[in-house]
Amino acid sequence: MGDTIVAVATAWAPAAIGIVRISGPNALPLILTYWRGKPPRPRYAHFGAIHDENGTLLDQVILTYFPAPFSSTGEEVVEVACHGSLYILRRLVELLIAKGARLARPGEFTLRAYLNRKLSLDQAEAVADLIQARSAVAHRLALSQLTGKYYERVRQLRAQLIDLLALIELELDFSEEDVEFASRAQLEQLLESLRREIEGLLHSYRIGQAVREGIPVAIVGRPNAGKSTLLNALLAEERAIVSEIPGTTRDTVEERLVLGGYELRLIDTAGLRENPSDAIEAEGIRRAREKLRHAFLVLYVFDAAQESLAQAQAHAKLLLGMPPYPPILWVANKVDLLPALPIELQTHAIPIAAKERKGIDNLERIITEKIGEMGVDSEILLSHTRHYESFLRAKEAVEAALRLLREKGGSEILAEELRLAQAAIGEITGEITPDEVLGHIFSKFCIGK
Ligand SMILES: Nc1nc2c(ncn2[C@@H]2O[C@H](COP(=O)(O)OP(=O)(O)OP(=O)(O)O)[C@@H](O)[C@H]2O)c(=O)[nH]1
Ligand SMILES: [Mg+2]
Repeated sequence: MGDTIVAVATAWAPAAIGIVRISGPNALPLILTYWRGKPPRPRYAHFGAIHDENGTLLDQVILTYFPAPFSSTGEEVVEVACHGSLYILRRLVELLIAKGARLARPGEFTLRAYLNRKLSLDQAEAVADLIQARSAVAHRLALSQLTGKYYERVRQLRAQLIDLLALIELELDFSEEDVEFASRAQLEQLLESLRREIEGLLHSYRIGQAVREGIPVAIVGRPNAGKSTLLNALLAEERAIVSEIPGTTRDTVEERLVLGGYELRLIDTAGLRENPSDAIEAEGIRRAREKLRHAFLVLYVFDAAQESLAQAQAHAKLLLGMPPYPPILWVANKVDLLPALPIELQTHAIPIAAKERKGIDNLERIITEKIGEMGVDSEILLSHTRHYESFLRAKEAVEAALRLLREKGGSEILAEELRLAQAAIGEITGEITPDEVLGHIFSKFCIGK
């Protein structure tokens, strides 16, 4: 800290506007050496010009000055909106560096905001998530973390632990007198409810992560059923190779698709059959099964001109291997080849003709509905591995404390477990944070953020 940092805050591509951001004690004097215009008033947008060291016009710009501490980083901040030319942006950054500014490291602006208590650590992470969000649910999750709903919940959990800890510590202070401030039964009840709450959050991690990174949906079935054709139909592009030869898809093919506010990772797989023709196909089938296990939803595609729904389901049982598997949607393909649509396909399957893109809208609607039932819309979901690990440690400590209570263990070790639990949770919001954690979090940001 202490030095003045500069970076281009907008994407590195020619655009209508590009913004250079400066933060640190010398932000204003630095820019004023190149500024031709009125002396900037705090938080007013000023139209003026930037001239280089020789007095040559570089660009006409809009400059805004945010004095400390009322800025995004809590320091002196200047933002210069230029024409979004890569030459102009680079030159302006060079000019500022020539006068003593330093190029910001990835995430350094947000790091400073955190260090100046403008954001908690989980909120800083949410800034990165918000920028990366590609779907409505990912956007909502990041916003909930940024606006502090998640923070409130985490803070409450920690506050409860600290309250309990305070009671036990009070007892320790009066240990000579052998008093009990907290009834052991009540303590146990409180700890048990905390444990359940932490466990609930830990459970939400699988969904939270899928929301952030894309919800995996696997397309599986026998060779030639039309899986790749379906992938292409959903993506509306010829992504995977399609042919009449069974065993065309050998490796898994993965593509992202935003559907009904969710971002899906659609995974086309090698057709499943009992007797693969060679080792490569066998490996493809092994990978297909693995993808299937980790998916949130499976689209089991079968050729309705070749087999009935009952036959397909019997076959699927053999091919998919042992349960458990994710929820399955039975997708009856190639219904264009049927003289009439059997009633069972209308009621118990999803009839489509992938090649002609028939029935795709209906399938999309059902996929969206199914995913909506999985709890992805919840605003409080654990979505970061870092948070998951902290909560896991907190849960272990709470469980150890519970065991101690039940075994009538001493207050000292009980207090120690509670201390560990609250410290683990404190790391999430950044109330307690080792330096290496900070370095890791902010290195994942883009420069200028
Ligand atoms: N009539 C008809 N043919 C289809 C339809 N969908 C796919 N096909 C044809 O079925 C054949 C197999 O399609 P693919 O999409 O390659 O099948 P796959 O399930 O990916 O096959 P593998 O990759 O070998 O497992 C191709 O000749 C497609 O043109 C459909 O809705 N109707
Ligand atoms: Mg295929």
